[in-house]
Amino acid sequence: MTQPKSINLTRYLVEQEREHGAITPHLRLLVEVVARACKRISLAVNKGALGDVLGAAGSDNVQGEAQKKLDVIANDVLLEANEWGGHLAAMASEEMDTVHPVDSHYPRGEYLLLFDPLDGSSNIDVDVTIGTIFSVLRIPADAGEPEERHFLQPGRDQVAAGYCVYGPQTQLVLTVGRGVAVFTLDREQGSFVLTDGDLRIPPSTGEFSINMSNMRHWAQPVRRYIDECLQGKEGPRGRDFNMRWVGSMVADVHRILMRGGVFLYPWDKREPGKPGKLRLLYEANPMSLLVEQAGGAAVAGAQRILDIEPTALHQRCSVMLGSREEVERLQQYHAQSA
Ligand code: AHM
Ligand code: MG
Repeated sequence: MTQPKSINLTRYLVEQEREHGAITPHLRLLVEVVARACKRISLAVNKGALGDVLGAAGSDNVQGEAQKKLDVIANDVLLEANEWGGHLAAMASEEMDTVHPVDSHYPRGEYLLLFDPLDGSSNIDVDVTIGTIFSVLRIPADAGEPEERHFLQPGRDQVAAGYCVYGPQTQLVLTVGRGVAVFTLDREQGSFVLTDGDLRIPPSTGEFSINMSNMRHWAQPVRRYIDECLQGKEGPRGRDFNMRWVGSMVADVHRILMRGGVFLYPWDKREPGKPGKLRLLYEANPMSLLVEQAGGAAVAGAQRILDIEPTALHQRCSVMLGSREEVERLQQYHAQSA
């Protein structure tokens, strides 16, 4: 058998379905439709000021955050693309107050799709990397009309998760529960081409990612961890650490998947009643599944993120993920202070 020069997303998914039984035809369709929507979003992002896509939309989302035009455009593209294929029962998004059941004109599928249509909104207008994050769940068999409670499943039950990063290259990073694959958008062919079939995060790292301006608000275990990193060679870690913070979770997690590192957006005292800034169902969970599938770890403190039982659609979560040894150290510091 001759080896293909390149494997595109369709072929990768067909092989996952046929050879490994990892996915169903409807899940294959779902991932392909999401990828197609991401190509459209990528085009809109690339147009920038020439496409009248920058700036504020003049509205707020359910979490009280001002929406950018591209937040709204990306949300509409994902909704429209996924409405009619028959693969979905309902969708939910950072940009929508409540769940969006598929119109009853169309056949209803067995999957639920959640997304952050454009993560890193504050970076849109300054031409810094942003992305789309998505998570796929199965609707319970006897669910009937899809409701919010059907989405409240722990992250370990996700059947697929991924993101598309709009940076110097547009890349799709995907897991269907058998490792992590990376596809790069070939704009001439218009297709996502497999560029890494088995992404692994190095278990140790010398790089951390956190918004240091919040230092005075952190809990003691996070302070201890970062303090020790900052002491470098002379401190208890006996090595120097580097720091990076893009301010787009997709971009920061992408770097960590590619070369190792640890990403933290922990709970802090600014809003003590909330468990963190990032959202569990469409940010923390899909990123945690990808990171675990690549051999890393993801915790909310002492607890594994994928084991959190959600109670609300837009629930927030403390996030620490990346290279396994560093995340285990953070988990241990949290367990010791509990
Ligand atoms: P968004 O989904 O509204 O863009 O918000 C989430 C983003 C993450 O991508 C990023 O890690 C974080 O917010 C940055 O927050 P901060 O500006 O507090 O550093
Ligand atoms: Mg986001």
